[in-house]
Amino acid sequence: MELFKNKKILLLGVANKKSIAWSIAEALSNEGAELAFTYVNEAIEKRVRPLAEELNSKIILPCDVQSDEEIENLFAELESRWGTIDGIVHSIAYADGEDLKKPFSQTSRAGFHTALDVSAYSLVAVAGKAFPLMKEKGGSIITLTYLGAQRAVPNYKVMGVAKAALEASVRYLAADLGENNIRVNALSAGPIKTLAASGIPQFRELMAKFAAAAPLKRNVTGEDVAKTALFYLSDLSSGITGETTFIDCGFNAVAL
Ligand code: NAD
Ligand code: 0WE
Repeated sequence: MELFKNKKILLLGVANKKSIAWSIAEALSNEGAELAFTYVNEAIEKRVRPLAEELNSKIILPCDVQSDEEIENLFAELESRWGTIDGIVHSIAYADGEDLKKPFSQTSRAGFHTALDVSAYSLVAVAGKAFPLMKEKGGSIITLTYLGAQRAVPNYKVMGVAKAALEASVRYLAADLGENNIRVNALSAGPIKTLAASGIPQFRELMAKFAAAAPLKRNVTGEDVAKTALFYLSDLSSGITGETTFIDCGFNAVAL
């Protein structure tokens, strides 16, 4: 019940109740964690503020991860409010819709840059600015990734390249921050119907095929991901860092 008593966790990437980060927030709150939330813009702020308040969070701050200044201000504010941070949930990805429509070979330079900036570099920037607030006590950082990082999944395109960079960044951050007992891991979730999935053509069909092929014969839920997130954010995973763990009902383990 109180696995996260007196633990302070920052969540980046809650947009609404379907967000994977929201499932993680609810599970953390049930275990007694103190939570802080960020939002990318005013439209998302309107959705996140009441959700955060539902979990008794008083810290709801702006952070567009494409802005160094906003990331800096976020951690300056957390330093004055909390002093230290025990865990971070990075649950952010974005690629320009135009580049997801075109064949992968037609990806624009600007689109490649945007996808890698928002979806991969942001983890490095956040970890770097969080370091001073985590270095004394240690901590745990998790990010969300997808199978498209490791296989060419139809239609995932430049996002797959960004997720490959994200998974490599997890390993290099783990190597860099390990001496301060800061652990960094990625959770590779199967398809879940969220806002980020809503713009993807034929997502329903993808989910149906996934459930048919996966050993567990079902789709993944936010709760499946949240339970693994609690493991990685807590001391239960004290000996694990730099890892990417599939929470995909076994889909990646099978073929045909
Ligand atoms: P979501 O739309 O609820 O979350 C994505 C979040 O990214 C949103 O809150 C959005 O505001 C935020 N974001 C986008 N650009 C940003 C920026 N510049 N600065 C700050 N925030 C920004 O969707 P989700 O499915 O919960 O996605 C969360 C993470 O999970 C993503 O990394 C995604 O790749 C990953 N993931 C999703 C699935 C899936 O099928 N839904 C599967 C595996 C991994
Ligand atoms: O990471 C993602 C999707 C992230 C995403 C979604 C959009 C849609 C709208 C990033 N950028 C944008 N840009 C937009 O304009 N997922 C893991 C979900 C996802 O997307 C897929 C998937 C899965 C799973 C695309 C093709 C195939 C599978």
